[in-house]
Amino acid sequence: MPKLSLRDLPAWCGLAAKRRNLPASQALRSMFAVDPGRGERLTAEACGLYFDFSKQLLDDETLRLLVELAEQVNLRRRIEGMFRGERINTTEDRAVLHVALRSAPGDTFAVDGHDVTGDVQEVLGRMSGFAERVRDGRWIGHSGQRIRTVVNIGIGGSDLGPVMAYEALRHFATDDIEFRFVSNVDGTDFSEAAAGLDAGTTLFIVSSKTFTTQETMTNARSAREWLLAACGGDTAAVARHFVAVSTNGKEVSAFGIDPANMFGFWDWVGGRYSMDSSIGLSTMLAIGPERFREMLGGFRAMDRHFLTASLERNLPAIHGLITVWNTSLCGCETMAVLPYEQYLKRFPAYLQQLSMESNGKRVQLDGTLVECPTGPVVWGEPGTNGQHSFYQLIHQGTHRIPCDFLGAVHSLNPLGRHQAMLLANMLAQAEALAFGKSAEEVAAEGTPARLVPHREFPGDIPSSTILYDRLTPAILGALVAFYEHSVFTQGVVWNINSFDQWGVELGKVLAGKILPELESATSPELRHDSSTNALIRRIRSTRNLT
Ligand code: G6Q
Repeated sequence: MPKLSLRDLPAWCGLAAKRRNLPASQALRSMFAVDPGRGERLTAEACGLYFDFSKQLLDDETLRLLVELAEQVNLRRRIEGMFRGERINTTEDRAVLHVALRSAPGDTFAVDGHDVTGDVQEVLGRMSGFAERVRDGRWIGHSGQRIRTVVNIGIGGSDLGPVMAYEALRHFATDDIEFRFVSNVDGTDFSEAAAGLDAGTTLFIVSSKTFTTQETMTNARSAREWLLAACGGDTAAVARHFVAVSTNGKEVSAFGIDPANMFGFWDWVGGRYSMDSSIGLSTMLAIGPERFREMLGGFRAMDRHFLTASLERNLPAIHGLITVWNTSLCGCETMAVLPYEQYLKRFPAYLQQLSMESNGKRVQLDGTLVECPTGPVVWGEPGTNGQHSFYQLIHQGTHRIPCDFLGAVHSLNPLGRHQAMLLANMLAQAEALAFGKSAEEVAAEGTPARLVPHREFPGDIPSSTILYDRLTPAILGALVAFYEHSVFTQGVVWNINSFDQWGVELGKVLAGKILPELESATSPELRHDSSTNALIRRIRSTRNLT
């Protein structure tokens, strides 16, 4: 039987018709005008998140068709498959079980018949013991002093999650320890992070699933040399100032890190889905084991909601389906994530990897080309700062950019009128984007005719608003899981593998070839294109190499 194409699915055809029939302008104005209940009805709530998607360019029928689409691509069965530990990462033949990382005692998550929840709890227990000892000063450095600075060395999934979570939960972090993060192989990153540090009170966490990543291992070796230079070359210091988070025990020992100070995880955890595994050790050191478990509780609540709620009321599923609607049917190539929450300043960068590395794919599971645009470009900055820079393009430019607004009802740092002003700005932006300001309205204000086109706002820029009470560890967990499962939902509709990342390989291989060409003492034979050859020659000659 020939494979059924996405475009042949009845729900897809219905959605394409809905798209064709969308009014060319003022669609949201008329949708709200004819339907006073819309702003309350097109919302969903779970796990402390209130999700308002009423300012999206869709109506109840679109929503019904999106849910039907989810049914026709068997979303429910695919969700269950992930939770059952099926090897849904087919190109790497791996299970995808980050949901097991936040399992509660008594849950069962099996990989190849082995229940992994005990392993998860065992590592969590070891992390907790270690974190307590560092936080209360029982863990001492080589010269007998307690730890005052923790430096996480990692990149990609072994950096973005830890940095984002540290920034997000800073309010709950201990003041006794400073946290720094090193990721870039640019020596500036390590040098600036190490500047002013006392080696005797510094602890490095080398976070690398594989323990072979070039950038991380180069930074880790520089850190090791920096430490040894400060303590007279005594290699015994390494065990007191380095711990590892990895799945590669052999390489960890070879580096000189005591295996007792290695915190493991498993090949069924993808890098960008690992911030709640031992990759989150820096997070736990910052906020303590109890708060870390609260964060896991938030993740778990959203996992259960995703697994059990009907698709009509399912927050991540709805968000994922709306993203498909915007990206694949309405032609929106990017989406902005705009947290009105300073603590979430690294959240857009985190989501960028989560979404773009997962769904930036052009072939389906069977290797054939996808049938429609897939993963959108994700970007963003915290409000209100963005309002004074790039929002202009969202309001009046030529791209239609769906936006996610995120905000807390209560600030963790109440200060005069700040929070009300922040929220007023968030709500105002969503309102302005949706409804704009027509030429007639602009003219009616007495605007000179020649300025009217410049001051008109077209509106119909879709947005969702995600509101929560306060940014607690549990809310952060729920928020991250919400986006993880939205990304999963999108991948299921597009029939792609959201869990591999072959696209990062080619550049790595080529860099491996170019490095010796840049460093060799004698003039290398260059066989690249003329541009790459000329750049290599220029760098070599500027560095006084022949
Ligand atoms: C994430 C990717 C990637 C990975 C980094 C670091 O999903 O796999 O970003 O996290 O390449 O890898 P290591 O943890 O193995 O150093």
